[in-house]
Amino acid sequence: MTMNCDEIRAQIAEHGFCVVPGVLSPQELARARAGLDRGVAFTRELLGTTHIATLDPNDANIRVNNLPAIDPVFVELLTWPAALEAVEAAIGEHFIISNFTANIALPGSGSMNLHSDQALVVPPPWLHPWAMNVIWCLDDIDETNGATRYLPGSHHFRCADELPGDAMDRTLPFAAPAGSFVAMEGRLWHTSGRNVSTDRQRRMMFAYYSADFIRPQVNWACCLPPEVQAGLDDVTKRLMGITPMANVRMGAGLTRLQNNP
Ligand SMILES: O=C(O)CCC(=O)C(=O)O
Repeated sequence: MTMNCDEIRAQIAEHGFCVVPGVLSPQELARARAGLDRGVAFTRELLGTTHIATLDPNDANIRVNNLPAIDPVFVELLTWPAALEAVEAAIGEHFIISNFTANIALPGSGSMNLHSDQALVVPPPWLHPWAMNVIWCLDDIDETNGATRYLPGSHHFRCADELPGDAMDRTLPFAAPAGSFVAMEGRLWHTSGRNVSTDRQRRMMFAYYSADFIRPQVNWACCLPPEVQAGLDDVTKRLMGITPMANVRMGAGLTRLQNNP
């Protein structure tokens, strides 16, 4: 990794996010892009649309859900050592994988509602970073092509009442090169930017992790086909909550329980 965990932890504590550049090689980036192309085609065929009207103002945003069901490259990204190290640096060692989705902003796409991801999974007060997104950037991202926008300092808000009335106007865009990830802690308020370019798509994928006492956004046992589940290693199964033990850490007596359900 191009940055060490102390640097990542310090930047997240100060700013609520950290850009980690140079994570994916050109070959790895190409695999991830090809996997996402498959995801778009799969979603279009399955649902007949890639637009989620409750999230985005128009169909220039392409949403792809359930990425690890679509291509093994997404399981690799979810368990990428640098990503897991960044998550641990921000929220501690006991975390799970909550979700993994993509949002492709095509030219003409608009902003969604400002929100924090922690607010979606746990009620206030938000006292600690209990969730984190590792946002994989498959394109160079900047203000013009709709980079995610964040509200500076909002990772210190304990409840939504602390949001200023002009919050949206105060947001700033991330900037990151293709092949990097942005580690964004769950309390940082943010939104998708408007893609005002004429010809630059913005492919970003959101690997969402949370403290293990928070219910994940999706139930992987239902979302992942049996053959995908069978191919996962034990660490990934545990991170996805598809081992017999759910919200229990290993200790005396549990092996017996596991063997005699
Ligand atoms: O696409 C983006 O820039 C942000 C997406 C987001 O925050 C979300 O889908 O919850």
